[in-house]
Amino acid sequence: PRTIRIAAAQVGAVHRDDARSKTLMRLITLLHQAARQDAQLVLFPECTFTTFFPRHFMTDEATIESFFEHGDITAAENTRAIFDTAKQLSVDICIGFAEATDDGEHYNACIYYHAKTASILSKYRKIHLPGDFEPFPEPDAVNQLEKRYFKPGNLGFNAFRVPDLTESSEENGEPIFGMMICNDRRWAESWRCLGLQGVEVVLAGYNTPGWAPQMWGSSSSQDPEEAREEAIFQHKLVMQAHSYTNACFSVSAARCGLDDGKYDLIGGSSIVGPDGKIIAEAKTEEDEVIIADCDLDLCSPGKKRTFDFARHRRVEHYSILTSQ
Ligand code: CDT
Repeated sequence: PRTIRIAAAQVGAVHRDDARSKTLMRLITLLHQAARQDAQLVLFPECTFTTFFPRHFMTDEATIESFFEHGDITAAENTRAIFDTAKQLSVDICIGFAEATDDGEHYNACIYYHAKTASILSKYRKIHLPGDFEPFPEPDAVNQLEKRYFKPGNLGFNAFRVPDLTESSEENGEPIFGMMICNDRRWAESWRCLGLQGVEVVLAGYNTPGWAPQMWGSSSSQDPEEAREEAIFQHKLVMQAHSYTNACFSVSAARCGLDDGKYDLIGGSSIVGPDGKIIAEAKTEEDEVIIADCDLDLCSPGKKRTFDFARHRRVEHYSILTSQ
């Protein structure tokens, strides 16, 4: 069988001044909860270890660096405990973090950590960075200054195989995973790059504001409640539609809740099947584990019929996608 039990660990409010050790303990608690339900893999959100700091305009370098992880994330003091716990529980994790490289670059990254070998199987750096470099002039605006703090990812969209999750035979092989981060999920291009590599499970952590009138398109409501509903709807829309058109499962994990009592982030962590239907969904906007058994063979009909890319795509008409 090619069934994997996958969990998404939704993480509720994380305030700017929350001690990192406290946040880390919450993540470890979620990992234990998932492991008790026999999850084999747990997805954590984007920038999991701190509040979603790109909403803040900061110029002091030391303050900015305090939100980034430096050196080997699996060994660093602020983060290693989650990896040690994953290893101890034999549960793989995919987790997002703000990455500062040894040569001084900054990325919005995530890694797939393989518990059995205690190693990083794959790393992804967010390619579609939303928002702006400069803050909005309105003092109350919700900013998203990712272009200020991160460089666009330079690793591409690489699908990768994960050993030990299924009793794979040579015929069907080890499951094929892909990772993206938050805004990437809104772009058909991200999904198709993974889809063309035969991806069977897409993992996507996110931080999505429920209210960001300066950022959302002009169609969005000026009523906060309606705008929030729309943000949740559009999150589900892209996860469901792109899972269907790439015949894959997808797992999404939110950082959500009311950070600092005023910055609203939507919940809606979900697991979607290759038919585009939601099979598990968070009920709260707090720390919560959702879980589903994903039979990867359910990807085959879509990949062999409606979305058999080799038979049906007409690449001679797609050059505009990469020429502009
Ligand atoms: N973190 C992240 O990428 N958030 C964006 C907000 C976009 S604001 C219009 C998202 O796509 O959810």
